[in-house]
Amino acid sequence: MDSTNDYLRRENLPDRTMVYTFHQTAGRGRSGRKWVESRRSNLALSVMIKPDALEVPFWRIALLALPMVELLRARAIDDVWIKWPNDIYVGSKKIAGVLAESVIRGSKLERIVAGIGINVNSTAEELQVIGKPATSLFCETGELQELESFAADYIARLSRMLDNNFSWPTIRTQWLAESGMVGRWFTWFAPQGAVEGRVVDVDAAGILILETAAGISKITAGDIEVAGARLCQP
Ligand code: BT5
Repeated sequence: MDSTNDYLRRENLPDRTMVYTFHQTAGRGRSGRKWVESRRSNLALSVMIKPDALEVPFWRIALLALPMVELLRARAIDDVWIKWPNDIYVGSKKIAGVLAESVIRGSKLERIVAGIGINVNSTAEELQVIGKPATSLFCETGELQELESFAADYIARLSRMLDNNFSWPTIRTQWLAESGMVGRWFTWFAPQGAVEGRVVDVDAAGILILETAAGISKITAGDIEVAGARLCQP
């Protein structure tokens, strides 16, 4: 499998179709970045979303991170939080990321393909090649996971959330509580240079509201980074 997102972008399958693999040969991050994987150590899963006209896509996509946070906490990983827009961190290290891509026909948003990649059994040595602070379940717990049952657990949790009648205000409330974003400090790489700020809110449209020395900034896209992070130690 090249990329589970690419697979679903090529096919026009029903709403909520999921595809997963334990090894992608061309996993992608946002803005043309790479999603790095070690052979058959991790889970990559994408889901087809056919959005309703009235919903807020940010919150539909946010649904992918919530069950993963739940699953990690159930496996005794504390200090899990979601870094806006949709990366999952354990402390200061990234364990999972979400890539959402729109498929537009004419001027209509036809579907969204959203994929999550999670480091399950990667070792510290394997994670070092990423060059940014990263961790895995194995790094955190010292235990190897059985990948099929890990995938089944995530799919069951995600399916339950997708089956609940989608209400973005409810998802937003849950996301804000689970993410731990509000009150955290970040460096924001603004066009005019890096600025430090504290998160005040993520609004109804999914826009990040950051309080900086210069006042309130509303961030619609781009990158924010946690200061003082360390690599996973071998
Ligand atoms: C993401 O992008 O974090 C989104 C990753 C989405 C991967 C899934 S797997 C299923 C589906 N199919 C795909 O092809 N993709 C999706 P972004 O926020 O742009 O972060 C990318 C950056 O994270 C890279 O530039 C690295 O710095 C770092 N990174 C790469 N691989 C990593 C890993 N395995 N663990 C932690 N950090 C990683």
